[in-house]
Amino acid sequence: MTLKVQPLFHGVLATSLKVVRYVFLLLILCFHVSSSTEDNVTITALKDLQDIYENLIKPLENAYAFGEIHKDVMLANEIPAKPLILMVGPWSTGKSTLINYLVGLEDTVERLHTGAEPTTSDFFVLKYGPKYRKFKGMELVSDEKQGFASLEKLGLNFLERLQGIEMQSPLLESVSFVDTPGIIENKKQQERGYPFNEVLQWFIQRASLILLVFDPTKLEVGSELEQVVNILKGHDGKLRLILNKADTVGEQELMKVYGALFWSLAPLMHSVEPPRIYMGSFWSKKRQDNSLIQLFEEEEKSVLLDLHQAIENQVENKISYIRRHAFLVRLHALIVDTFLSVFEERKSWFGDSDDIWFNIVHNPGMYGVVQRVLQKEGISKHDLKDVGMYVEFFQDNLRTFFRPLSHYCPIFDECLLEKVSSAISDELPRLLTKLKTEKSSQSCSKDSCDP
Ligand SMILES: Nc1nc2c(ncn2[C@@H]2O[C@H](COP(=O)(O)OP(=O)(O)OP(=O)(O)O)[C@@H](O)[C@H]2O)c(=O)[nH]1
Ligand SMILES: [Mg+2]
Repeated sequence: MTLKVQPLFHGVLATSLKVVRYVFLLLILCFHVSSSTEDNVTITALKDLQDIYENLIKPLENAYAFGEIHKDVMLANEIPAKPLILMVGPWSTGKSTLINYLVGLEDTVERLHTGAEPTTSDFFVLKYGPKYRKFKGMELVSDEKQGFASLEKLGLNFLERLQGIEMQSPLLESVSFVDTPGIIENKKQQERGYPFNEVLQWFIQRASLILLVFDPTKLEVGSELEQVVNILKGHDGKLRLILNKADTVGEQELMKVYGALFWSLAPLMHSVEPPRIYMGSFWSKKRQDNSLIQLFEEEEKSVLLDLHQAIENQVENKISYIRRHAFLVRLHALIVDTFLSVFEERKSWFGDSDDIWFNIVHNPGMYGVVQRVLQKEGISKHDLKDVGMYVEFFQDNLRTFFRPLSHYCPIFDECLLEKVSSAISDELPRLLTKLKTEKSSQSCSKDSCDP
């Protein structure tokens, strides 16, 4: 049986399984509904979110050089970008094939290169455009509106390895895909010529859904993969594991591999909920004689539902990302302010100011910095684990660059810290509630439900 997503979008049905066909049609309908209703509700909510970020959070972020301690901060113009679906995993596990399958490139000359050897050597961003066009990474990052501008910080060598592809595909109207070079266990970071893990981290932070793809015939979890799994920590909610090319092994072998994958990755993930693993053969050349074909179809539907969820919940996800971001900005400002106030108390006419500052920065616990920050509202000791990284922060950013928080309280306006606090506890939750109400009234008017 052949299941091709793209022809389905065009109304050509190539499957005999009525249920699958029905669900796919439903999904397609949902995609169309969501892209046509990405209309006002989504656009307005994203605009409101951008305003909250620019007006309430960004000023404090700038005042305390937040970007220097959290290097991959999201820029305001990334907020309206389409949800990103990120493919990662060892080489030759079928990542590029899967993207070709989903966006309808499979049988075209423009398809992403695939092969039994390590094939993809660049990062590819596939996005919607009126006609097929391939372009260099430099172009992708130079247009601020595209949402990739901050990738420029990762260096010219990386930009040489970044490519953009624009094409018409109904799926790309709602999401963008990122294909990545496969992980090769004996390849060191420096051999790639750019900071592979930092680049992955950039995409992982921003992705709405991360598909970590495996091949059942080569399941080695080496140090390179372990590092990637480490970066994935804390992103479990949007992570899905795919045991792809499942048609290459027998049923029993597949179950064994499934168990092995589960048990080798679960401890690395450190999450309470084990990651969801989908098994299947994510291309149209599925083996019809495979006894698991029906299971594969079910798993495929689940992956598509995950994609759909990523589209549906894109604003909610961005609101929670910005809320967490605001919390970190507030925490950072409080820490810097506390360092400054401890310094003000300790400095004297007789002592060397630089020595005193050095001691405080290197021994924040001894000088009560940590304890004082903990006394502020809403800060837990778990948030202060990394106070040691302020040694490096203050090496790069002179103490004299910073003013205490009290300096940022204009007479006719709120203090910058209060603005961030109000974003966290009022503005962002309010935006979320408004969005939910509008979405439900929209679906009600579509289904004409009673009040
Ligand atoms: N049997 C089988 N082969 C597949 C399947 N999906 C992909 N392949 C083959 O597996 C090989 C690797 O596929 P790619 O899509 O290039 O894999 P990749 O993960 O992008 O590889 P890198 O770019 O090297 O990381 C190709 O020869 C594909 O034709 C599948 O579901 N079943
Ligand atoms: Mg590839």
